Amino acid sequence: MAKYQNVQEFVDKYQTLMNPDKVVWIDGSTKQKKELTDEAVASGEVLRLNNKLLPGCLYHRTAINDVARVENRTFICSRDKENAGPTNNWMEPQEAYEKLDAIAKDCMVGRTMYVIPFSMGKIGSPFAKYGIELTDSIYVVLNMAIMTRVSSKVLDKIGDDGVFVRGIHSKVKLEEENRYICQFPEDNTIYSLNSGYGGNVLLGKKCFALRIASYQGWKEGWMAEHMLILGIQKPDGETKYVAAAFPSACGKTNLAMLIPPDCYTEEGYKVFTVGDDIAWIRKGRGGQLYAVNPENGFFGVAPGTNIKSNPNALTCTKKDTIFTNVLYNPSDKTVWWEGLNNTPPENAIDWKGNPWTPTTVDANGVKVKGAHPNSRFTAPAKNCPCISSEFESRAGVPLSAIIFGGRRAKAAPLVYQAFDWNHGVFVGAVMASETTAAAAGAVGVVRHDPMAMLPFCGYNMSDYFQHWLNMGKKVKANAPKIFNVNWFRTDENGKFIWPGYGENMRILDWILKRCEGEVAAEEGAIGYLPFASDIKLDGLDFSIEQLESIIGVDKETWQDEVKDIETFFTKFGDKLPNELRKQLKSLKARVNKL
Ligand code: GTP
Ligand code: SPV
Ligand code: MN
Repeated sequence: MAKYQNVQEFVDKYQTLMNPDKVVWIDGSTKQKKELTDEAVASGEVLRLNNKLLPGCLYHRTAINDVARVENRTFICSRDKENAGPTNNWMEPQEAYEKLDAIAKDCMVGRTMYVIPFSMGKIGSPFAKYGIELTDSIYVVLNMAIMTRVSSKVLDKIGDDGVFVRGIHSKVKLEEENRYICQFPEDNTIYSLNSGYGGNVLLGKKCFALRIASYQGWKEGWMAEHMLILGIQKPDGETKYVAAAFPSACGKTNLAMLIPPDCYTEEGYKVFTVGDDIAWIRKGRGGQLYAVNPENGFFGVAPGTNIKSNPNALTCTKKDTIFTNVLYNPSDKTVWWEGLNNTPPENAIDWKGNPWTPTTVDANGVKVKGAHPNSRFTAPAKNCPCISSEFESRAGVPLSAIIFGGRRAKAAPLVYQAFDWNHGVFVGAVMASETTAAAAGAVGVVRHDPMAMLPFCGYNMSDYFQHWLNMGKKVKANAPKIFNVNWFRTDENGKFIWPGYGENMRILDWILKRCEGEVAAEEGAIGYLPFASDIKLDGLDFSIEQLESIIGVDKETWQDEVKDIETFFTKFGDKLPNELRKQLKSLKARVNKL
């Protein structure tokens, strides 16, 4: 029995509708977690992995048609269509509730409904927001217990003012045609049906901490962003913090956990992870912007993670981790994915549950992947060897810089700095990136993804742009400096030119030096551009000519880019802030003068 009426009424309402055989309240205890794990192992929902090599780790496969976020089935159900804006799918709330209730009716017959009280942010901190997720999946319960702070204490906190985000999830029958991920920002409600995949069902993550929270932030004067947060400790002991927004599967987890090259570690530089996916940002002490990571774990992309690219992430996954849609090796109960190492298991089971060997090919003779490209690990933040001492900070960390970035084979240079906050908002607003396997649909298509928030902004994107402009006014001279990066430029053979990963420290170094006025830059057409000699290449097999080839701005390419932005901006009509129109006009004039 919940102590508080508003929570109980919510649970009762959906218990009546979905009709589970049983209701279980999740309390966050180790004992209950163990019982649920045993139950999920017994039913086959998860497999227990090798207790010596991967203690406490579990393996799970989602349905083959259910392996990524589904943007075309994701809706913002605001009362007024205008408030969802031109970049979101919209459904009228009443109509949406009726449609979803009809699908959800009796969907939990024969199942248990779990009631998960969780907090985004440290319980009791000024940033924290609370939620209750109802679900019929133990896999969801176990993942939420890693990704968020699940505790019955949350019920007491909700009791204080009665406000919480209502999350309703059921796998129903995992039917694609009846899959809906609906956010009702004005009701603090999320309703997710017919999916069992991460971003669609771990409702604290994208649905709450970005879609609902971005709306709350707009109303309350703060920001919810798709950003990693990291701290760079300098040899003198001072730590500077930066946040970076890259679209899904474009390098946030990797940057957040980077290990600097030897030439930096020898000098005494260290990097600490505060967050790898979501940042909540507010004005704080000294009139600066402060950021917290509202999550408690990492839901990271497995493929490509290895001892060289991201040793910290790999270490995170060595215990108490849930692996989803990777390759399973039954001979020693371990897991594998493409890019882990060059020694795939000989006889394994792929992410679809089929027998697999390193030479398995499909009907067209194409090599079959063992792990899905969007296969993931869910690992506790406390497993991270470089977790920041500020991870649990109530006040958050002060931001020196905000970085935008995308996956662009051409056009965007390795790094540049915006002239000022408003120009930086423009740089974020016109970001474009190639689509990835993190969302269902085509991969590798360049699309505009403002601030990496296209799939996650819970209100009208024009209002969101204006909110960014307003936040800059709030912090004025103390505003973080804004930058843009692109690790993904390719050569004529389609190979990445910049080595990336840990080597990205060299770019972070330039960024910090710019923040502190330690290096000059060229006032270029698109922003301040680095002088090649200011980017440290010590110990790297990368020539200054190669560097020059990816830090410049090409007139024709950018004239095309400008045309593209002009078309993109027409989407927003009159609602687009004038400031952004002005910025585009200036960019065009500067590019034409090149
Ligand atoms: P989400 O969890 O979907 O939000 O993704 P993310 O932004 O955290 O991306 P992640 O760090 O997991 O990286 C996604 C993919 O990009 C992986 O396959 C990485 O190996 C690759 N990647 C990350 N950083 C770099 C880099 O600096 N250079 C190159 N070439 N690839 C990178
Ligand atoms: C993303 O797609 O940006 C992710 C994974 O971080 S998911 O939780 O599925 O959204
Ligand atoms: Mn993400």
